[in-house]
Amino acid sequence: MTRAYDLAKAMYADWGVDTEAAIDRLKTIPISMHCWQGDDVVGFETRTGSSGGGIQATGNHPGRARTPDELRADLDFAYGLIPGQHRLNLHAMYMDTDRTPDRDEIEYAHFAPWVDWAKGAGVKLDFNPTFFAHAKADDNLTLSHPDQGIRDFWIEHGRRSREIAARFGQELDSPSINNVWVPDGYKDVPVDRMAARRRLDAALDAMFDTPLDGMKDAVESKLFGIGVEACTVGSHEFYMGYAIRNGTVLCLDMGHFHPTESVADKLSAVALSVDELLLHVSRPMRWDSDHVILLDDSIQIMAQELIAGDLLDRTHIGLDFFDATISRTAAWVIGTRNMQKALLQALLRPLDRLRKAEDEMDFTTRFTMTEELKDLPFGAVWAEFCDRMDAPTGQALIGKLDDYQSKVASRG
Ligand code: RNT
Ligand code: ZN
Repeated sequence: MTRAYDLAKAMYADWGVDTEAAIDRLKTIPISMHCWQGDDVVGFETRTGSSGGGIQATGNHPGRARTPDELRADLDFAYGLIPGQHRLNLHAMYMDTDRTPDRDEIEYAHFAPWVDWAKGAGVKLDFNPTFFAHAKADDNLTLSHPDQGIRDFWIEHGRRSREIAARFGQELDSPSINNVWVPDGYKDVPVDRMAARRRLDAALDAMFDTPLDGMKDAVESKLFGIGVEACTVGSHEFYMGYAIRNGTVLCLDMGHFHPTESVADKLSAVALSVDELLLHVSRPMRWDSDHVILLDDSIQIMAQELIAGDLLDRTHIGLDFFDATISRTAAWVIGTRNMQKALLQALLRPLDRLRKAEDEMDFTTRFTMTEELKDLPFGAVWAEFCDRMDAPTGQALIGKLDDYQSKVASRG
């Protein structure tokens, strides 16, 4: 324990905040880190090039993982610098197999090496069917495609993904969240939105028709994507209604709303009607650009809502960003740690006193306290947490990130 932490502990205690309780709580919060930051959302199928579906990583920084072994090595390195035990969010296109099965042929065996690795690494797995980067998704219609055959193809993909997720959950003894995001939409004004939404609704029902142990279904909405500017079939209202009617997990991606909307504000609103939430913590800049998350207001307010709304036990925190202009492992490590920092800051608020001021409509006290609290030595508490969890901070952390990046820079 450092002198800096001792002082910090006393200063927080003066406000009625127990830093030890905050540190202990943070240790138990898993973050689901997304595999796709490691390779610019390319995946390991032989047939595809770009991701399509209106999502895109930009940049050509050296060091992109090209094989499952490279991706796992990068993940091992990243988890080593992120304090705590976490999860990996895999996409179906990250299968680890010699011959690429088509999407409607995927099986657990194609992902078994990931489970072997996860067992050794102490990591739990989440999953996503991949409804993009495929010839049958080139026109940005999958589960809502007018052609029954195309819909059936994608329904089969989704069913198989659920079975794989269920097996993940059973093997690793922790339910795997299987998150469905489809790019479906129209570039120009459609004449029959209702028909498209009815098709998506029915396809989801068909996909989810068998309850499975070991997994949970989640659905992810979106405002718009490049190429589907006029209408996104799976809009927020569509999936909020779907999740309420069907009891699925509702995924809120921070890049999937109008830029002036606060996604943090939505948590308490939807949590009254859905049991469980999944977050895709991201940083949209002007559009759903998936920038690496900073420790900025949007993330901090999100964390504050999770704590103040007592939502941690029914919210799965996943990340969704990808930047190919910087070290991919540095992006993972700093981004994931930023989410943890935001949670720790939120855990270090004297909520009882803040709530009391608000209940008494003493908005001056709420304002003055909130602002003065920002001056407390949060960095010393974070450094203590990292130290206890054997994770470096500051210049030591940067040194390790730079060393690793220089080792992977020679990858072609
Ligand atoms: C796309 C969605 C989706 C993807 C991942 C790769 O806009 O956010 O979550 O980013 O499935
Ligand atoms: Zn997302």
